Amino acid sequence: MTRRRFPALLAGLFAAAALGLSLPATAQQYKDEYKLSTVLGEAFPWGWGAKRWADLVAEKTDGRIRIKVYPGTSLVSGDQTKEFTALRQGIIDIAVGSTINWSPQVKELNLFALPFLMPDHKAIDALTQGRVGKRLFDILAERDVVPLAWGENGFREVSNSKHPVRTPEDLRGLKMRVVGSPLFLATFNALGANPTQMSWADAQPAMATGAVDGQENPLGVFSAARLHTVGQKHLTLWGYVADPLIFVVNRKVWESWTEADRKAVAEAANQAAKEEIARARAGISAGDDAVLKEIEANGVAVVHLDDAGREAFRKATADVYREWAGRIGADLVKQAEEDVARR
Ligand code: X2X
Repeated sequence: MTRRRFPALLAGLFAAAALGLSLPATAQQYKDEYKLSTVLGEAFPWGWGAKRWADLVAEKTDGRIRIKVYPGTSLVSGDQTKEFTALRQGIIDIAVGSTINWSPQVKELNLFALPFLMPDHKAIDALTQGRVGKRLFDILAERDVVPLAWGENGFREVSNSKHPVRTPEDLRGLKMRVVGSPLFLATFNALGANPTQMSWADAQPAMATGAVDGQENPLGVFSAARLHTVGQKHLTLWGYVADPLIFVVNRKVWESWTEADRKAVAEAANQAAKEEIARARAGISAGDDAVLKEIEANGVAVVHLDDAGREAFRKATADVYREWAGRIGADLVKQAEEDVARR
């Protein structure tokens, strides 16, 4: 509740009391601040999108709903894999979260981490904007959150400090930092690498000290985090998985708002997510390659895999795909495969 509105609200309550009425339904209780969690800050499309959402919400609700962005998953001490639980518990009010970080709690979100399921951006859209995305939102809606829009972190390209990676053999023995989903451990183990799970906050010092040789993240993250400065000299474009982001509100928070506020928050999420996806996709493909050029200008050697090159990695991870398709849900994976094929 703002100080400014306080007298008006009090006057309203006195009037209601004088008339012997109970608290009017319109006496809305707002928090001073709604806490929004992200992993990456404003220098990245992800954090930019979160801030954009917050700004649009403030604008559309005339400042009634004030959202503050907490990057670095600081509300859960940087432990990305605890973000979803904290969101359910109401420790976090709002989030723009990666499917990867929530997949330990929502197994279906591992779908996007099935190696080589999605060959291009159209394939991501076919899933998030179609029946698969709807199903995943229905699953989330049963877990104390209200999902509103899909954003994007992006295709995760693999880098390391040792040598160029052109074939699965080149990954053999490399110490790889991976995110906190067991599917990533399985994939990198299948490729003969030596994967270790750690948070993004721990990953950068680990690269700097050489505790790990490599990592995988979207080009926009590689560039904004300046990973060439922590020894990442070799980058391979293999596009093996992509992580969408999800714009959500804790259900109790959502239910505390009026219809008009909810509409404003949902519209703002959709607009911010669209703009965020455009940013996440800018500069990373043929014809629009500014980010890629900048990475190369920083002395990073980039390997572009062709279809045959990718096929070797797909073959090497096919067993992982099969096993995890069963865990995620054969029916959901089948729908996803059909929709990717039809895109
Ligand atoms: O930790 C990562 O690699 C990051 C920033 O991409 C995610 O949060 C999934």
